[in-house]
Amino acid sequence: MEQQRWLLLLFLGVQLLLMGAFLYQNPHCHGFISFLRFLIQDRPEVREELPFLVQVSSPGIRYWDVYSNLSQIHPVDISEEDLPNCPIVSPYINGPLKVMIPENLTMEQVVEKNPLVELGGQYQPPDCWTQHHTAVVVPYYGQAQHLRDLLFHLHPFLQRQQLHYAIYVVNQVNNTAFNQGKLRNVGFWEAMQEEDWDCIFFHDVNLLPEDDRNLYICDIFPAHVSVAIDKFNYKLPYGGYLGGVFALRPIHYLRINGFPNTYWGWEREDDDIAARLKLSGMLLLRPHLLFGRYHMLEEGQDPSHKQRPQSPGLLARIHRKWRHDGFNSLGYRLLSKELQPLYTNLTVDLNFPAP
Ligand SMILES: *[C@@H]1O[C@H](CO)[C@@H](O)[C@H](O)[C@H]1NC(C)=O
Ligand SMILES: *[C@@H]1O[C@H](CO)[C@@H](O)[C@H](O)[C@H]1NC(C)=O
Ligand SMILES: *[C@@H]1O[C@H](CO)[C@@H](O)[C@H](O)[C@H]1NC(C)=O
Ligand SMILES: CC(=O)N[C@H]1CO[C@H](CO)[C@@H](O)[C@@H]1O
Repeated sequence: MEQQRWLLLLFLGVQLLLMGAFLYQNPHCHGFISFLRFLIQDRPEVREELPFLVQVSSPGIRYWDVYSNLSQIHPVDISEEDLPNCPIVSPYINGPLKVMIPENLTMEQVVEKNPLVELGGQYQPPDCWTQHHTAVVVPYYGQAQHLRDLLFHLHPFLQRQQLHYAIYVVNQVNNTAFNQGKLRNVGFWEAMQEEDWDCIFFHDVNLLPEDDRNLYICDIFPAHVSVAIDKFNYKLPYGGYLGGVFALRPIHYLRINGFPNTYWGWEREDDDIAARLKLSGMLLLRPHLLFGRYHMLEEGQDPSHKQRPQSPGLLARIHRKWRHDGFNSLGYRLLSKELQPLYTNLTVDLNFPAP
């Protein structure tokens, strides 16, 4: 009798194990994950709870100059260790911003407007201690006017948020086709050599943020930030669009093995990045459409924001290669690193095999 009971228990135990294994493998679980993703994405974000939510369509809304109030920021006569912590919500955050680039703007004027930015394009709030350290990496392919306009707008934008930040421009030379993924990988590596950044923003050179509640800090998952671009009527041009501004923590970056190095030209790598996130078990966050608003400067070379038809077997191909194509297979030569007043200029030759 006793032995029979034991056998029965053993039998039930094995059943339970099998059921667990089955459930784990079962595709329904993916359904559950998508459901979770849906929940997380639709959950109001912290930013939304800030007290100044406005209706975009309301006629009375006030658009602030991106430099307004910044002249109030001054270095204080306290040693760095004794600085108070910055407030959780920066007092300079106002909401919708005017995007206005002065006529005939010169880089010297931009430097003059940003006296607290240090050589190499680095800044920290002079009057308080912040716990946010963000590197902005800008792949660059000769768009000099866009860069000047971006610096004019982005520096005060980031200062409004009281972040410690730096801007890295990754300048591709030697006239091969533009390779955004590889430039992003180079920017990540070079930036991390300099500082212990806790958040990396990969930023197109021609996108200017229109709302300072769009915080340039990282969340618990990678984020596609430029969700509402004026050129696309302030919505995603297509569901899987991941271009423009993309943010993640270094640990996330390593988990997806960075970005692919093998997309040349203006070919979009959206599907590849989406697959990397999925295969490494992470979700994608997006800010609220009210905050993730951008003005796109007139496009230079980038012609296509149309969705490519997904070629059959693409996911399977990415599945096979993503662990071998990315940060761990990055080969390049740093030709120069110049500390400009408003940015660090990393000039790289990408036609270089992996070590
Ligand atoms: C910013 O400046 C405006 C006037 O330009 C003023 O009304 C507002 O109170 C200022 N905000 C802060 C935080 O100083
Ligand atoms: C900008 O430059 C053009 C041509 O050099 C000149 O005609 C115009 O007056 C300038 N505008 C301003 C605001 O200085
Ligand atoms: C970056 O440095 C390279 C090499 O000195 C130079 O040719 C290029 O014009 C610079 N680019 C920018 C945007 O400063
Ligand atoms: C492969 C190649 O052509 N590399 C060249 C890229 O440009 C730099 C400077 O302009 C040269 O030093 C490299 O030899």
